[in-house]
Amino acid sequence: MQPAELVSRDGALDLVLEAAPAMLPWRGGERWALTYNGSAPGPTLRVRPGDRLRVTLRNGLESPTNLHVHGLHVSPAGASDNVFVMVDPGGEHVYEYLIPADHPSGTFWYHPHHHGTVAEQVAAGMAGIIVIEDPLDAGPPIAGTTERVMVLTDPRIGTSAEVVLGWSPMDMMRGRFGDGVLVNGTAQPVLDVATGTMERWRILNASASRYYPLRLDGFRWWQIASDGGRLTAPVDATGLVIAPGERAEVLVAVDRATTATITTTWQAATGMGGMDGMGGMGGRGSGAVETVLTVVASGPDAVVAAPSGSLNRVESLVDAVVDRSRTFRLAMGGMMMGGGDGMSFTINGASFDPQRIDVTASVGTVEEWTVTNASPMAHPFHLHVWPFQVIETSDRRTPPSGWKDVVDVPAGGWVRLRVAFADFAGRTVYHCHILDHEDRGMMGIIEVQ
Ligand SMILES: [Cu+2]
Repeated sequence: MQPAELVSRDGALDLVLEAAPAMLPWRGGERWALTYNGSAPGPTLRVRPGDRLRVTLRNGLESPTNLHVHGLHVSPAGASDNVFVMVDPGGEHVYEYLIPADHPSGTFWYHPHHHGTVAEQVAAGMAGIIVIEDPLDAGPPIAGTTERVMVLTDPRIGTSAEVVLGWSPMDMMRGRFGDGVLVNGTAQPVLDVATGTMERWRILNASASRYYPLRLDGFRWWQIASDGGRLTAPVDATGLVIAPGERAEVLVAVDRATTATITTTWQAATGMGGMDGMGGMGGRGSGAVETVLTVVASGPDAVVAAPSGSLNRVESLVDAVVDRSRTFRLAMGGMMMGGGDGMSFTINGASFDPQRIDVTASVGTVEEWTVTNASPMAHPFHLHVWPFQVIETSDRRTPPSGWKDVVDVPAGGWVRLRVAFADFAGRTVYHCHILDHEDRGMMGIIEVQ
C-alpha cells in the first residue's frame, strides 16, 4: 500500500521521473492513469536538510508538463523550482534543488505545474510525496512509531484516456470530483496494525479540487505537523480538514483490538454546499459519508500514552514588524449556469498573465497579506517557495502553530497571513489550489528582489 521510496545517500538523491500514461491494477482489472515512473502516486522521495535533489523529468505525455516541488523552501530560479519551465512532449529537463541545511523537516510533494494542464495531469494521477527527514525523529513522541504516507486522490476511474480525462466545462468550473477517494491509489484499503503501537501518518490531499474533512472513529489521534513541518505542540485531530494541496501529519494511538474507520464527508466544512444547486458533487449530495480507510487492530489492549510537550520551536510572526500589507481578492465571475465556458477566475480583478508581475517584494522583509473571497466557493490559497503563518481567519479557526503554504479561504470570508521573505530572490506564483481555477486564471506572479 506504500508507494516505492527513493532515499538520498551521502547528501544527494538523483533520479529520473518519467511522466507517462499507464494502466494500473484496479479491482482485478486495470485503470488508465497518468503516472510518474508507472505508478500513481509516484515514488516517495526521502531527503534531508542540506541535500541536493536532482530530478530528470522526461515527458512521455501528449501535453506539456513540468515539475513543482510544493512547499519546499528552495530557489524559484534557473533549474530549481522554476514553474515557468515548459517540457514539451518527448522532451526532458534536469531540475536541481539545493535544500537548505536549515530547511524544516516535514511532508512536501511534487506535481506538474504547467499553466493550463495542471488540473488534468494532477487529477489523472501525477503526484508524489517528498519527505524531509527530521533529526528529532529519534526522540519522543516520534521514536518507535510506524510511519506511513497517505496520498488522497479522487481520479475518474476508467480504462481509457477518453473516460479519465473526459471532464465537462461544468466539472472544471466547480472542480473535478472523481469516482471516490483513493489512498495511495487504492479504494478503501484495509490497514492491519498491532495494538500497543503508535501510528504516524503523513497525509497529503493531492486531489484537484476536493476537500477532505476527516473523521477517525475508534482511536484517539493528534495532529503533529501541517504543511511546513511540525506544530509547536500536538493538537487533537478531531475536526481535521485537509484542503487541496495541504498536508497533515498525525499520530494515532492503537490501544485496543478493534476495527476503526476514517471517513470523509462531502464538502461539509467548506461552504461548498452552496454549490450543490449547480449540479451536485459528482452526483453525491453534500453530507454524504464515504469510507477512506479501515484500520484493523489486533493484539492485547495496551496503554498508549498521548503525545505531550513541545514538538518544535516556531518563531512566530505575530509580533513581527510588518514592512508592507497587501490585499488579494479572489473572485469568480461571468456565466454561472451556462456550462462554465464564460467563467472568469481572477485575483484583484485580473486573470493570470505570464507577462505581468503582480507583486514585487523585497528580500529581508515581512509582509501581511489579507486574502478575501467574495465567491460562493471556498478557495485554497497557495504561495510557492516562501512559507507563511496564518494570523487570523474570518471563521475564527485557531490558526495552526506551524508554517503553512496552503490556507483555505472560506466562501464569503477572508484570511490574514504573514510571509517572511527571508531569502531567495526570483519569480514565482501564488494561486488557488483548486487546480482548474488556477488553470483558468486564479493565479498571480510575485517577484522577490
Ligand atoms: Cu479556487
